[in-house]
Amino acid sequence: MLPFVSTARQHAGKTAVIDTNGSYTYEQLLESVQTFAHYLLQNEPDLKETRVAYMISSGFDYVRVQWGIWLAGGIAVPLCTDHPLPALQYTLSDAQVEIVVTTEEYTGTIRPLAESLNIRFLQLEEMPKRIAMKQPLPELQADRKAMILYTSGTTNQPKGVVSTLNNIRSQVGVLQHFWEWTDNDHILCVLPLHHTHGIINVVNCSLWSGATCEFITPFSAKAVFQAFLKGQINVFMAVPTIYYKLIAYFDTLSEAEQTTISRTLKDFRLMVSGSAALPVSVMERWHEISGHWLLERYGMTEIGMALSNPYREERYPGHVGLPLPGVELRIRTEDDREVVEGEPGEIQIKGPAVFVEYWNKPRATAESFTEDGWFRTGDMAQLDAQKGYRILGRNSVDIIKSGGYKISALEIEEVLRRHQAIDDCAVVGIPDEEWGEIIGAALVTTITVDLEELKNWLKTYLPAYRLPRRYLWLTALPRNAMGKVTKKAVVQLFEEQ
Ligand code: MCA
Ligand code: AMP
Repeated sequence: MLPFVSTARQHAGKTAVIDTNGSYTYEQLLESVQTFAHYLLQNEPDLKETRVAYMISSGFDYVRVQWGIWLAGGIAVPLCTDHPLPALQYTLSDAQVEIVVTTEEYTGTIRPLAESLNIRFLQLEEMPKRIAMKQPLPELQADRKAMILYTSGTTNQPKGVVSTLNNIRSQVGVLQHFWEWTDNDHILCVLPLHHTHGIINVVNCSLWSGATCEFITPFSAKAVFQAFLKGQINVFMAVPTIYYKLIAYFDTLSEAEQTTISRTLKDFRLMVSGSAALPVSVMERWHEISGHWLLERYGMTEIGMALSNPYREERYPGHVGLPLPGVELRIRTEDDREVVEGEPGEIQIKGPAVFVEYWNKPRATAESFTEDGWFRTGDMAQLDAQKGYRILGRNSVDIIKSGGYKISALEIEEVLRRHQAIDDCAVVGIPDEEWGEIIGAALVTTITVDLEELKNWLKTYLPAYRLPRRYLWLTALPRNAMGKVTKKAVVQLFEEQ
C-alpha cells in the first residue's frame, strides 16, 4: 500500500490541504483520490504505467490528481502551468502521454492540444458525481514507474526523468526522518509543482507525515508574510530568489510590521533553502530578520535530496552539509580518480532515491551513469572536514540556474536561431544577486531587430523563466562568429556593458 493512504486514514479528521477554495481533511482527500483513481481506470484493473499528464494549479485538485494517478497504477506527468504551447506539446509527445487532466482554468489551452494529439481529455469539473468503485485498486510493486519530471540538461530539449514508487518513497522518507517531520507541522507551498522541490520536499513530505500543506499561488512576498502572520505555519522551503524577494519586501515595511513578522518567524521549526546556491548575504540577513539560519541542502531531479546541513547542529553558510542517510556519494576528478580531501571534483551518487532512466533515451541514460553505476551529477564540489561539502558550480557552462530553475542555454539558442534576423547567437548565465544568474543572449544579426518584437516572438516558444533578460548586439561579426568565442568571454562582454 502507498504510505500516504495509511497516513490519510490515521489522520482522517485533520486538515490536510488549505488552498484558495477552502480547507480539506485527510478523509476528504483520500475519498476524492480514490474516486479519481476509479474514474481514470474506467473499470480497467490497472493503468499499467500509462502516462497521465495534468495541468492544474497548486492546491487540493493537484494533490488528488497526482495521488489518484499513483493509486491507479499510472505515471504522473505534471505540466508547468506557465509553459507556452510548443513546450507543452513537446512534453505530451515526448512522454507519449495517453490521458490529460485539467480544470476549467486551463481547458482552453490544453484541450485543443490534447485533441490534436489524440489524447484522452478529462476536465475535473465534468467528472460524473457518482463513480463506480466496485473493483479493487491495483496492487503495485515498488519498482513501478510513477512519475516523469522534465529537466533541462546539456541537450537542447529537456529530458524526462523517470522515478519509481520506490524512488519517491525513498526521497520522501529520508527527509521525513532527517528533518523530523511530524503531524504537528504546517507548511506553506509557494513553489511550482512540476519540479522535485515543490512536489517531493514540500507537498509529499508534509502530506505523507499527516501535516497540513497550505498553498498560495502565484508567489508574492506580501501574500507569504500575510500567511505567516496567521500564526499556524511552522515550516517553509524555498529557492534563494524567494528569500531575496521576501527580504526586499520586508525592508519596505514599517518598524512595527517588521517586529510582528520577526516575532512570528522565530516560532518556526524549520526553514530550508535549495535548488541553487544560497548567497551568504541572504542567509545572514534572513537570520537577522527571522532568528533562523536557513538549512541549505543540495539535490537534483534525478536523485532527490543528496546533501543536507544538519537539522539540530550548526549550519555553515556556503556549505550544503553531508550525505543524507542512504545516499552514497563520491567526488571524482576529471581524470576519474577519487579526490584527496579538499580537492574539487564531480559529485557522483548511488542509492535508492536515484531515478531509473530518462524516458525513451537509453543513450542519455547510459551516458549519465559510470560503468559501475554511479550517477554523474555534473556538479562540482569540494569537502571541508568541518563544514561539509561546498558546491562549486556546474561542469557545463551551458546550464544556467535562474530563480531556482535549471535552464539549458542550448535550448534558448536553438529557438533564437530560428528567428529570421538572427545569424548566430550565444546564450550565457550572468551572475546576479537576486536571480542567481540571469539569462543573457549575444546576437549576431544582419538586419536591425526590434527588441520588443523579438521578446514577444520568444514568448510564444519559451516560458517566462527561460526568457533572456539582457541582450548584446554583435552586428559587425560574421555568421558563425560565436563558435570562435568562449562563453566566458561573452559573459565578460555583458559585465563590461
Ligand atoms: C521572472 N523574471 C525574471 C526571471 N523570472 N527576471 C530575471 N530572471 C528570471 N529568471 C521577471 C519577470 O519578467 C517579471 O518582470 C518579474 O520578474 C516577475 O515575474 P514572475 O514570473 O511573476 O516572477 P515571480 O513569480 O516573482 O517568480 C519568481 C520565483 C519563481 C517565485 C522565484 O522563479 C519560482 O517559483 N522559482 C522556483 C523554481 C523552482 O521551484 N525550482 C526548483 C527546481 P516584470 O515585472 O518586469 O515583467 S530544482 C529542483 O527541484 C531540485 C531537485 C532542487 O534541488 O530543489
Ligand atoms: P534540477 O535539475 O532542476 O533538479 O536542479 C538541480 C541542480 O540545482 C543541481 O544539479 C545543482 O546544480 C543545483 N542545486 C540544487 N541545490 C543547490 C545548492 N544548495 N547549491 C547550489 N546548487 C544547487
